[in-house]
Amino acid sequence: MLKLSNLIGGEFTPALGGEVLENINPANQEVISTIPRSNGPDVDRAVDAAGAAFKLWRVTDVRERADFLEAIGDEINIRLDEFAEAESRDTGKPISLASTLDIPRAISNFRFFAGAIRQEKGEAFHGQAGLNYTIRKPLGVVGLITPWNLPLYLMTWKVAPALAMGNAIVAKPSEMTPTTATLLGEVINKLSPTPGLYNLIHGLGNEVGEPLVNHDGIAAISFTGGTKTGGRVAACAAPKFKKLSLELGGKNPTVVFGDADFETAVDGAVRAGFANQGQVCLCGSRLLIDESIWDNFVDAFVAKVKAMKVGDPGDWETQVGALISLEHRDKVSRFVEKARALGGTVLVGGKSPRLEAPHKDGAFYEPTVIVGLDHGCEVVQQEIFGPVVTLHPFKGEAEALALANDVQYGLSASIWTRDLARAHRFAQSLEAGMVWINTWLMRDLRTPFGGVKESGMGREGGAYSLSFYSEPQNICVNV
Ligand code: TXE
Repeated sequence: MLKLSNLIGGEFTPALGGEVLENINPANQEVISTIPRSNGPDVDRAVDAAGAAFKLWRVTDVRERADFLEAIGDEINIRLDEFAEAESRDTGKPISLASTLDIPRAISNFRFFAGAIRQEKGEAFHGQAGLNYTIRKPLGVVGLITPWNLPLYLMTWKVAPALAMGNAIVAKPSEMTPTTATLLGEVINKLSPTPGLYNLIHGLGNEVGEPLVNHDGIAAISFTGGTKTGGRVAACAAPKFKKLSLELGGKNPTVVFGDADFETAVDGAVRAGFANQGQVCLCGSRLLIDESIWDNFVDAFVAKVKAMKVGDPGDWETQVGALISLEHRDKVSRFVEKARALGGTVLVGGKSPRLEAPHKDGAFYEPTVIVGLDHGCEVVQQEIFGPVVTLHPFKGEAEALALANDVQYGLSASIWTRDLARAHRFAQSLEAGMVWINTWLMRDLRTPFGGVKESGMGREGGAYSLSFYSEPQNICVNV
């Protein structure tokens, strides 16, 4: 069986304690590999190795860093199929999604930040008190903690700008999806001018993630994951004044007005609801529909959801693969049972599909649509992070806005209407970090990514990422 290793100072190595954890394919419950069950002393070694690499990397010039990032992107591109298959096996997501979204986006992340630092401008101020110029300096060793839903996509979203600004890294991927972060280690090892720029420690959140957050040698933490875990990370980082970026959960509204382009809105709402089995923090899990089109829209939406192909993630026709684990599938199922108990009606889905071996016991759940729930109930308020969308009618813009904002989260939203004045007005009144009008998950990598309320703190993307992974220093000359 495949045995994955930590990566410390350019060497692949087991955990000091010698223990391992199993990495399970959620679609068929087979053990794919083992990973090191690391803890504090492994983190210490990784931080030391990163510290040594940082001394060399911080003084490199921008051209060298940009060329390095480009080369990483090119090498992943050469190995795209291998990366995509690994991502699909670890997560249970359809191979079509891993091949066309996850891995291409990881490649773009490296290419984008290579371009961004080549084009970056400095700041200068004069005319008031001397001549001031501001430079951006790297932070040092940064800790990157990522979840299981978009493993390489989210890891590279942090790795690329961190390296671009001259930092060294200790990365901690989710214990449930360790493979592509390890393959990335192979790529970086092959190309790196300095061993130890990207160190990788596998293991559990409390045994690896927390020592990493607490480590005095770590200057900043970028975390993507659940809101509860984010709170814990923030509490650990605060007394040490570490720079912190938190990308947390969402319970995002998809708001469809009566004048929307009907077919486009139905397609968009389905994609927003069920992409990656609903396991994207940006998913539109609350679908708010103008009462003037309610009947037709609900029928068309349900018909499209019913037609989605659920099953073998390795089949290119599959649209809905497995959820991340049986435990998570059961959590999703409990939310649906709760919805039934609260008087909700399941219009489609609401159970695990019957599949043939080897997927018979996989963590599958049918895409599920529920109506009739009170907007204040826990099923509508809490992040389910699975293929479950609840439908809610509204009458008029004011009611739509009140419903859209009526959750603790504020990550994203999509609005579907032909009335552009209303679209802009409504967008600006939403409590959300990102709003899409007549589209969903359309990404320009220069734009700020992040949320308000309990969806997180700080922004990443383009100049926001470069700013997060560096510290400005102003130099004032008496002229
Ligand atoms: O995430 P966790 P989980 C949401 C979603 C999901 C829930 C729990 O609702 O059902 O979170 O998922 C590491 N200190 N999202 O349990 O625990 C952990 O090992 C430091 C939304 O998988 O937040 C992993 O690498 N690190 C989300 C990472 O944190 C710790 C994506 C995320 O794990 C830690 C995933 C600790 N004390 C889940 N405990 C999104 N917004 O995209 C755990 N970790």
